[in-house]
Amino acid sequence: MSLTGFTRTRVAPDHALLTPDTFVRAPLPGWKNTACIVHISPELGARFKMYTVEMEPGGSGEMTLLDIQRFAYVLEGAVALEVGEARHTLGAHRYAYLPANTPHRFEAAARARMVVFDKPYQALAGVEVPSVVLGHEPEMPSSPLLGDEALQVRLLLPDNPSFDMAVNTMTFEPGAHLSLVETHVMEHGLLFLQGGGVYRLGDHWYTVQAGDVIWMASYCPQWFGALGKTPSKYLIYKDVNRHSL
Ligand code: UGY
Ligand code: MN
Repeated sequence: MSLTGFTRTRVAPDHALLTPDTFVRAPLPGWKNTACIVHISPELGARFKMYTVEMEPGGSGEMTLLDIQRFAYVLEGAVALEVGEARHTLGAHRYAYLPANTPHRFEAAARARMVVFDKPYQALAGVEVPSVVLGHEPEMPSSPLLGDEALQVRLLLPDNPSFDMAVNTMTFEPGAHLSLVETHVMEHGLLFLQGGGVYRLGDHWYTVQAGDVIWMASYCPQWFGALGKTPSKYLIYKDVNRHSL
């Protein structure tokens, strides 16, 4: 029997660990026939929203807000995306970036799951706004973090000033770890895709595994060490390329 009244979930002023046993589903405007689990939002202190959508057959999703850009990553199943005249099919590990004020519609013929990041877009004088981006995570180039071959990073969005957000995957061989306790102005939303290990957040150390979500506020000291016999991998959002003044 599992122990009731116990959870690894913990919410602190500068970070949160959110584990699947505590996820609560609710409808969200724009998403039909779809259960939404809001993981991270301004209510927590974040400057973006990260949520999982569980689409039923016939489920759909549209943008109902102005000036909000969206990044959606398919975790399971397949989702059709209509944007402008184009129609795409996104299978697992395919993703789409929709610039702010770009009408679009996601549709699922069978059950599908995506993780979605919505964020207000901050335009920059003299810099072009981004275009739609479609991609497939396993096909993106991978490079070692700070020369460590055991820790590979894939940038899923173009690395240029048009974008005020980045979404990357980080893959750690067993025993690989961040080389420093990163403490930085950018905030993060993270979804563990596989494996697990120990995450340091502020002065707390947490055991973490696939399915867990983490919010790290700006300046939250952070470190991860991978455990187990297979690689550990997470999807991580951060805000980039803008002054906060
Ligand atoms: O990009 C990052 O800041 C990343 N290395 N942070 C993290 O993994 N917690
Ligand atoms: Mn970081």
